[in-house]
Amino acid sequence: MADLESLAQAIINGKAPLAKELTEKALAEGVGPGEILNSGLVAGMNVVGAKFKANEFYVPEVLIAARAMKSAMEILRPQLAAGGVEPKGTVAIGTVRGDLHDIGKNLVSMMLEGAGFEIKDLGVDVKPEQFVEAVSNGANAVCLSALLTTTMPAMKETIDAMSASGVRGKVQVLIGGAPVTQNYCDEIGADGYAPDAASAVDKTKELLHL
Ligand code: B1M
Repeated sequence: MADLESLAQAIINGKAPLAKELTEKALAEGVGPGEILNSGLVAGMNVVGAKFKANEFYVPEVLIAARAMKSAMEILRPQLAAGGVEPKGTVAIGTVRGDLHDIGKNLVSMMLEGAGFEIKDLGVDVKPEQFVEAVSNGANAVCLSALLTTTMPAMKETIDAMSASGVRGKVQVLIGGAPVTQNYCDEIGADGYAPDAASAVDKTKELLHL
């Protein structure tokens, strides 16, 4: 019998080989890839997100859980595509122009993937035009990360570039990173602010009405 609860637990405990094995077993037993994703991987990452928010898990535990999730996703991704399981939406994410910090951005990216979103990770030092291009290519949400007070203005420049090129109305823009605040979000006209990776998932779902 496929045991998706054990799979979720393997993700929470960061057991990558076990997560992979249980995913293969569930597929071999005929469990649908969508069910494995939602009741196994996403369920596990939801618990990880809740524990991170409650300060029961710290960055290393989240990274280890995300690695387990990623190794199971390698098995599942082709099956999901073949089975026509649609992602919840496409999120383009990047650290803004001039900023090279990517640890927090990667955490947000992994949590979003764990929640069932397709991720276009644009990397670090991402120019406003690159974000605009990602929206033109179909991203429903864009997550901007900044760790330096000196690169925060690049968030506004990115939003302004979206407005100037006519794509602003097509996308939800979320911002985050240690120096970023809700006030700054309001000031520059972003759609949402998230203080941490788990909140970024909640906020993205809220803004996309999921
Ligand atoms: Co830099 N650095 N750094 N640094 N660095 C800080 C940010 C700093 C606070 C250190 C300090 O002075 N105390 C300071 C910024 C000061 C300021 O602007 N107020 C600073 C500085 C000054 C610099 C340089 C300028 C140093 C120099 O060269 N003189 C330089 C800048 C380079 C550049 O970017 N152009 C620099 C370089 C570096 C390293 C390359 C050495 C390295 C980055 C390695 C990497 O990322 N691959 C580095 C690091 C590691 C840090 C610290 C130590 C840690 C940052 C981190 O990864 N935190 C940091 C000091 C500190 O925070 N203690 C510091 C862990 C991470 C999980 O948290 O990124 O906040 P965080 O992400 C969180 C949330 O913020 C949120 O979710 C994440 C998970 O909960 N979040 C989002 C993040 N992005 C989000 C996006 C969202 C939503 C939520 O979208 C919706």
